[in-house]
Amino acid sequence: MRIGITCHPSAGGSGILATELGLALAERGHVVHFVSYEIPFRLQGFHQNIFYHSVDFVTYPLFRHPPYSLALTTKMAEVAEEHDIEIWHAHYAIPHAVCAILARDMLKNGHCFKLVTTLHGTDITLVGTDPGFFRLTKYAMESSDAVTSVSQWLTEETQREFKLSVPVRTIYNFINLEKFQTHSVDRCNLAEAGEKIVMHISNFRPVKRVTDVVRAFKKISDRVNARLIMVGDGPERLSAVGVARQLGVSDRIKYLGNNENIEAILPCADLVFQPSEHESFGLVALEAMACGVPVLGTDSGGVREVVVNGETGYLCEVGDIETMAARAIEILTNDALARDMGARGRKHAETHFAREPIVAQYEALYRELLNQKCNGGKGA
Ligand code: GMT
Repeated sequence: MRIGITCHPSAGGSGILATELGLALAERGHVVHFVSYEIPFRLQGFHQNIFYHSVDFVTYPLFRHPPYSLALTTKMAEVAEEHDIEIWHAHYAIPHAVCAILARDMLKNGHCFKLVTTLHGTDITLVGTDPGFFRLTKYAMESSDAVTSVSQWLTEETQREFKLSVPVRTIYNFINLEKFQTHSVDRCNLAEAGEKIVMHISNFRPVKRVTDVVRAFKKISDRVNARLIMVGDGPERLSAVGVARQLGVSDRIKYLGNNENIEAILPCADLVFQPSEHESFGLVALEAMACGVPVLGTDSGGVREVVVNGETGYLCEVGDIETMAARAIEILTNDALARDMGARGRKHAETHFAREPIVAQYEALYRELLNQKCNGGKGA
């Protein structure tokens, strides 16, 4: 199949999943064209069957905000025609699904693609429900040829909020189990011998509650010789730095910034700590489990479909720092428990979230759509 993919290329989960899906599809012999303003975060190196098309920002003094969405739409239509794209897969509803609908309308000379929109979470829970975007998000979903979401929770949230006239199918996120392995370079030079490593990975948005990480870590480090490794970057990073300073734990925290090779760092952790307000899925939790690392998360959203509470980690109430710290200490001071949880996490990832069967679900969906009549665009 000839497949177009649009995603946010930055270090967010939706772009990562879109990239991993594109790589997997290309390995299965499909031709994949990515369109975005920069090469997606994890799409490094040369890959057969993968092409990248860059969108240029058009600036002009009249434009206070360069209209990226329009430039993206134009590029998508161009790529679709030039490469005779059959399926366009838009990851994250805003603006990608909307741009794809417009691009689909623009196609000329009998060109036509089927549009799959995958919802990733904040496109529905935060951005899409904003009154400024609600109608457009609903329109985009109802005008797609198929809508998927990354967890049952997100599927239900979407239907509850938007009351769509079309179905939303759940296709879980997946993990490349060959890339995410349990072995690590000893401690990865991140901590001294004898220190436990607590790791947080995110884009440091408010929904990630990074100051909870630091507050709980203070309580953890009062009891355990531990180091906190913060991976990623974003608007809340300075708040985390400020709270750490207030609590006197700055010297026990390392900030690594964004990292393209998360699979090299993750196995070094003794615990991955993600106290988010909610996660539609929690890709980091899955990556940690694949690396055999116990997860401490929150009992909210789709992460409950990923982490098995008490088995592959612990889920606590959002904001319950006391219990989070207690659970972390339990794991960090009991090597057998940590080892068992890690092993069960790896097994759970293998059984439920392996790449091939889930990519096959997307493939089956694409084929189903291609069996339906495709009306050409309205372009002249
Ligand atoms: O976590 C983010 O803020 C980034 C966001 C994105 O769309 O890039 O992540 C969402 O998509 C991931 C991949 O499907 C999910 O694993 C994350 O749980 C989800 N984030 C939220 O729902 C907050």
